[in-house]
Amino acid sequence: MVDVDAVLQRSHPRHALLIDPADQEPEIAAKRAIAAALAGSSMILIGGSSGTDNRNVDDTVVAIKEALELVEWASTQHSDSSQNSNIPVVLFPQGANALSPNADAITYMMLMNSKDPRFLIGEQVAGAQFIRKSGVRPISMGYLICAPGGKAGEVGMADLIQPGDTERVTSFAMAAEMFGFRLLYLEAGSGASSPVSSDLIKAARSSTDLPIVVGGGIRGVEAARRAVESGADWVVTGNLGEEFDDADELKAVLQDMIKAINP
Ligand code: 1GP
Repeated sequence: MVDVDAVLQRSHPRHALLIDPADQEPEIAAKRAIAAALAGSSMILIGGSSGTDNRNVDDTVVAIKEALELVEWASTQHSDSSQNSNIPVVLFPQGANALSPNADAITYMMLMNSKDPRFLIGEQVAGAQFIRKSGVRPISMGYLICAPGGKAGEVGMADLIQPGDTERVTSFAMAAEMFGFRLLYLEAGSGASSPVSSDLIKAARSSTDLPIVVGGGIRGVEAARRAVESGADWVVTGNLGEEFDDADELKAVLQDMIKAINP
């Protein structure tokens, strides 16, 4: 059984690989997910800001789930294997039209600094019946888009949080906790030229006990380490995974990053 509760624990800094179904075929996505699982990643997120729909999301989820199950089965045949490839596959959707009933969970998010009610509550209501019927577990999440914000910021009509606006992130982090959200995600936007600032992560960290997820523009060990030293519980990388077609190379790169955030 996949342990979704583990996502909510603040045990040690962890890595999640974000797979965008609009950018890669399901078989490639599955290879990358296996590489991540074998490197020690703890979650696969599925989503993107544009170009995803129920079909490409579901095809990708199914391919990844099957591949991870196969690797897990294979590892049970070797008593010396300690690697857990049974990691959760979690939807990180652009909206109610990019869901799959086959995922383990969904980040059921409010884009708290959006100016568009659609991203505050509209898409969430539109997807509610599907999620309930499918049995996919919702993980309520406060989602904050920080500058530069990228496509996620544009599509989500975010009133971006600037790198030094610690007061604002403090209030949002407290509000996320008061709403009862289970996770707080600080996003700089996929491919961001600079990741979420340490000041923002530190301010959020000192304002809430919620697990903090940080992503956007994290390309290397240094940025990942900085995010964790500032208080991130989860480091998400998306583009980095897409740079490697060779699974062994990707595994090696992710292993280095995971080692760096868990010295
Ligand atoms: C985007 O935070 C994620 O939602 C990942 O960003 O693609 O820049 O790693 P990158």
